[in-house]
Amino acid sequence: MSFQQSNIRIFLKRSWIVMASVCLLPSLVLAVETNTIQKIKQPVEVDAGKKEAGSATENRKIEDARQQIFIDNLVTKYRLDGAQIKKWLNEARKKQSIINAMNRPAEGVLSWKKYRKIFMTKKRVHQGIEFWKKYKSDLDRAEKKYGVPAEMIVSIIGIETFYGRIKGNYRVLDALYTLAFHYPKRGKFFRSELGQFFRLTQQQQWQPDSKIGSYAGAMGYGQFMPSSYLAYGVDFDNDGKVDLIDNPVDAIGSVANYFKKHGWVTGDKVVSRAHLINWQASKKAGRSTRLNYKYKDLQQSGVVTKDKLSDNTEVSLMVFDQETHKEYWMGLKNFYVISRYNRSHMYSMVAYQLSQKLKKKFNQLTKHKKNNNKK
Ligand SMILES: [Ca+2]
Repeated sequence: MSFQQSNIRIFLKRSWIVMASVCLLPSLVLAVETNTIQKIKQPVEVDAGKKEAGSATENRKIEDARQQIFIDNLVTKYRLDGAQIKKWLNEARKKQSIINAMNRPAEGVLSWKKYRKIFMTKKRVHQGIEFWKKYKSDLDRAEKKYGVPAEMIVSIIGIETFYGRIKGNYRVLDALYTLAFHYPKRGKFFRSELGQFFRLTQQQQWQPDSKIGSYAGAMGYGQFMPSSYLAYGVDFDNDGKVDLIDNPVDAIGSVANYFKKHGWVTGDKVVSRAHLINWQASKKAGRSTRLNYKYKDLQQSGVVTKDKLSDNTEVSLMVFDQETHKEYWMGLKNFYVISRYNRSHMYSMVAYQLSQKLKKKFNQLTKHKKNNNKK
């Protein structure tokens, strides 16, 4: 999977989380927005020769009106400097490549086998171990403070950005501006994120045009959208700044905090392999990571697992298509938490499986080291 596809997933996952928790534009404002645009769209008297120029002027007016409503809202809601935001918006560039990337189908195109293969590579495991060794004390500290295991944090950063190596090529300002004002089907979400980005730039005293991220505006080691950056970003090295873009230590603490805030249960299981003894039960399996079932109900339908689960354990039932057969898994609360980072059940599963591979390898190395020290 390409980096761009990865970032569509990031966008998909975050869009849901943010849409649920942050509402930048109240419906009233939206109503005003629609009315204003409709008023501006009243027919302008032009003769045929001037029609094209008139149309461009009209479009410009509509865009200006949209932007002004966006600015006024930020000024009212967050007391941001309206003139400054206007200036930044004037400097933002619409990029067709961003729109093209958004329109490219990504989710659901790859089979589980192909998807898994992209992430579970020797290189990603090897570099994950290097990252783990390098930041071991910070990962230990994060594990202690947030109760999220090191391997899970390393895995997420590894999947998102190859441990900080691939963090995006677009100015965040351009990405969010393009999608906020030139991508109507997700405009509301991205106007909200652009607003949060301006809040963030003020809080962190950034120059907005200096920040680079994915084409969807996700930033840094963990590819946080601006709203997530504000909500879950932590200053984990205590230098007075929350820097998730260039500071891996802050990123480690923030990924752990993100998991904790979404309900990670320390020490709990993540998934259980499910076996169907009644094929009718396959109708209950899908892609959702939501905990829609109690284990006892699935048992009654003919779904079992070798793991010990109490009857009232809440689980999801998911299917993963292998080449020759289907694989069924029950996701537990912690699996659902991983899916708050990215809603895809394939993403969540590969993040978990990579974490387990990293853990196994890291423990082997540690054991080997201890044995050598004994000799
Ligand atoms: Ca810091």
